[in-house]
Amino acid sequence: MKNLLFLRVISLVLALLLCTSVLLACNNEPAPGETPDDPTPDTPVEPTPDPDPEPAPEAPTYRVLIASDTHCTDLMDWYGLTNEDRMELWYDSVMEEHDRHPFDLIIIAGDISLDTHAGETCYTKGYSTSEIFMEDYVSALPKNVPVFVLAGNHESQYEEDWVAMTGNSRQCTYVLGNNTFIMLDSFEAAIGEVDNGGPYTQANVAYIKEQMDAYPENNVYLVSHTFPIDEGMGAESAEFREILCDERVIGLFGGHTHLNTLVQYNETCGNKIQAQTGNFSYTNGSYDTAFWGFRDLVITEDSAISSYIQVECDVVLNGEERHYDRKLTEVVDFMNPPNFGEYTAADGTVYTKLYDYIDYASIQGVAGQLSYPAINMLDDTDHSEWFPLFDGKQQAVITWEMTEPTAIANYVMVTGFHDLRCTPTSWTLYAGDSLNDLEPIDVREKVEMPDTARTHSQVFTIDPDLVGDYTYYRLVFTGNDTGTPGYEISEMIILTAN
Ligand SMILES: [Ca+2]
Repeated sequence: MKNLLFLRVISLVLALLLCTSVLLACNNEPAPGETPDDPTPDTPVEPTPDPDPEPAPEAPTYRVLIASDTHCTDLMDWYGLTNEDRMELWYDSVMEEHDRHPFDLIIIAGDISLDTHAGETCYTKGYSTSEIFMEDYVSALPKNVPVFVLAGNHESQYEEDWVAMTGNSRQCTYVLGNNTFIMLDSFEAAIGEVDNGGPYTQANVAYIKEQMDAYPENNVYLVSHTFPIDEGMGAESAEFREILCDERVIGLFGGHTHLNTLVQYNETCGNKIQAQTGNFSYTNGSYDTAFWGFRDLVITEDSAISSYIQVECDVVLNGEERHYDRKLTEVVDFMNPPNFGEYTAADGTVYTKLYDYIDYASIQGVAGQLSYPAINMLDDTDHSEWFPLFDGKQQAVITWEMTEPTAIANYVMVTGFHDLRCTPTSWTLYAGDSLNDLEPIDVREKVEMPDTARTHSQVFTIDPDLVGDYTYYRLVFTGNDTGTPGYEISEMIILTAN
């Protein structure tokens, strides 16, 4: 379809050019009574008929596949399929997409297996399911398409073993036309470890700069198993953020979270977008929009569009058979990014986010150590953070201060994805001019949440009579519908009225 549209546009442009040249030719005709510049009479030139004019060269259109987290393993099964059936489905789905519109490059961004993993693994038992994945599935991919496989936290093979197995280094670069794909090794520091607890490795800034210098005119895409930009988790370096501000960096692709959402980094990262590449193993995102799949990236002269392709499949979810049709979700054009300052609800209503007005946030009642600053839980577009709030003897509370008195009229609760029993169903939102003067403005009791409520987003509207310009807000969780002692959400997004 795109090609067809493109050809139509080109035909239109050619037609316009033709008209323009005819007009220009007319203008060059000497006016009546004028002597032509060239005294020799023009030899009439017979127009040469061109029954089959050569079409103008088509702007390069590339299609790239970026998959991750396939987790080929004999340690466990997911959603009712054996490992073999699941891997065959992955392979068949990739080939179906290739038949639909061929790929020019395939990148598999890590966690192809569970080779290195806490406890006993196939690796400690002396074999590797990474090798099985490469031999049985990757090697059967189309021979004319370059394939690169990155290591995730579950593949701690030494460089020479990695090269022998995949054919590429743990860190590598591929140039496709005027696009440089820089593929990073975010687990370099954990090589050789059989546990997956090894430290994340910051993106290799020197390597990225070297590759960008080697192809100074190219657009750049960065791919890694993970880019932990936020504090905690071993955040990326200030130098890396600076690189992201370079206008040549078009976008990032990362796996690891098993989510497929788009994350927009803040201005210290040039507001660049990371498209998360989903999974083909266990799904952390919504079962409706983030089930098994991978991303593509279609590059034309003035667009770079990535879609999450959720594949057609038949699985078993919570004991029930379920059929999914192929569908595209979380689509982004890196060249024309969406407005991340807005939130569009499922019914199409558009709200403005108030994230920029949050001055400070704190969380009480967190189980264990919170890896993320509390403010990241009040929406930074990244839903991959989650926090377990543990009730026990203390309440689970989020308190935040606005930079100025601000009216919150709506908010979105985004549920967590680790323990669905802990999805809160009752809570109270308080507001006031000081922390000692908080009054309830929104009380919820036994809210209905879907059973499969992973990163489920639901908008709640505050009674307009109670909405006001307040500086302090406090959210107190008061119950979940299972009685499990704890609460978990992945985000709360505060909004203006629409
Ligand atoms: Ca967040």
